Amino acid sequence: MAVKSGSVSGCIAFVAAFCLSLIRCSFAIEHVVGEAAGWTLPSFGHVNYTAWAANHTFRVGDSLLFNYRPDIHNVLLVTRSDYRACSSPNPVATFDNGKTTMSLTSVGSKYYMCGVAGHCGLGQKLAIMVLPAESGSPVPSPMSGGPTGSLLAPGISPSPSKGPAAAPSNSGTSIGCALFFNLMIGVVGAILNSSLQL
Ligand SMILES: [Cu+2]
Repeated sequence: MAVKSGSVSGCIAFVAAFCLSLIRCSFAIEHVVGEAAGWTLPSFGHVNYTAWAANHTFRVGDSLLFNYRPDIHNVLLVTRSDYRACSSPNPVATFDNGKTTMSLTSVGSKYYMCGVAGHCGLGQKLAIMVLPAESGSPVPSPMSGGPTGSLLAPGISPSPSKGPAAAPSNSGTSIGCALFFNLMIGVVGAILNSSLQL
């Protein structure tokens, strides 16, 4: 009788710890930009990247996947002012292999556009707000409910894209998760041990 209730409580503790670990260490998400339409001209793919972004929550540790025809499109990581102007004389980074994964390593606004002439002006541009990795952080998202046109409202946020923007928070989060998992396993083991000895 005592053994049985001990195992049951052990089981409950295990399930509770497992659920807690899922909440604490939510797994990184790969966001496929434009879903099936991919990264293309909005009129061609019937996709609106502003609406797409508004329907997703981006967190540090997640990534973006741009799928596109490299002979027609590319992906530029640009500053906010370049994004707004659809002008990219000096993109932060350029990608053109047709399948670009963009790791989101820091909090803040990120801006992307196609560098092929005219495409950005036709709406092939994407702005997202990256939130901290930990869930439950009360960071407001200025991107939600934004205009659907080609211009963002002025003064949405200070430009975050200049400067080295060190990203130790990412590895810090991973280490925190690993420690938490180890701790969880230890606790569950102790509970199971004691329940077996009852
Ligand atoms: Cu393009």
